[in-house]
Amino acid sequence: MRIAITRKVSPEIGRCELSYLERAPIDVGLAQRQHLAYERCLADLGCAVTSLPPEPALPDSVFVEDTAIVLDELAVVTRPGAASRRPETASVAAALASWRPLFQLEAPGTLDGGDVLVVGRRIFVGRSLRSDEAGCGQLRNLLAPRGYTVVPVALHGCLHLKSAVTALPGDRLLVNPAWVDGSAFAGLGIIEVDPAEPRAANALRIGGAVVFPAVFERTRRRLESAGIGVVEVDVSELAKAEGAVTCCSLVFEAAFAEAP
Ligand code: CIR
Repeated sequence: MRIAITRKVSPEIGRCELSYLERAPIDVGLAQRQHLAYERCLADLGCAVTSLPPEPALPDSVFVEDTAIVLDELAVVTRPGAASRRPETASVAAALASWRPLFQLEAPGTLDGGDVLVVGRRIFVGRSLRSDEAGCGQLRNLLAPRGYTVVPVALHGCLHLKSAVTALPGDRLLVNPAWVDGSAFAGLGIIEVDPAEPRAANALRIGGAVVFPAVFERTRRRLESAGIGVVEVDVSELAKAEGAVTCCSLVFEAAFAEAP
């Protein structure tokens, strides 16, 4: 069984953190409807969706991806780089505790889940405004003995690693080469976003399916030319909060495999 943990949109999302976008008014009702459609999309793709109640005092709390990294053997509860987001982790940790042994990143290190891209036993970590060397080091100390390789990756001009690169079916990656150097991902097939759509590199793979923002038509055509069909969602209001499709869920298999 595949699980998806989500959290309802806070009515205060208009007060979200912003790093690379100008603040624009967010229609909260529309954001909530778009999020509900996103949750339905995950359910239609076979996920058992655990939708956590809203945290009205935490504007960015819909973006659950940043609070944890879920691997087959364990889950890591992060210490988000933005102080306003640190209170988001406790409730996600409680939801994950039934599924995985939990490990907690400690101060002073910081790491956002949006900076962590897992490809098999390789874990790429973006060095962003949110994720520092100490956070990355803690992750390496925890995961290297379990057979993972943690690879730091430089970013240029975007919030998170997964703003710049995400995984597609078949060992391929969707990349914006202006924000991350594709040579970091040796051995993986690279599909580049259309240059007119720099924010299109964030796609959510669910098994063999790909959830993708409807607005990025040019990049969608590139995916389709590569034989990758997408399920479209409209996340325009969440995008104003610098969010996209991966950041609104934690998706993982219920049963975990033993470490090799
Ligand atoms: C933030 O700046 O933390 C939020 N406004 C957006 C977080 C998006 N998270 C993600 O892409 N993983």
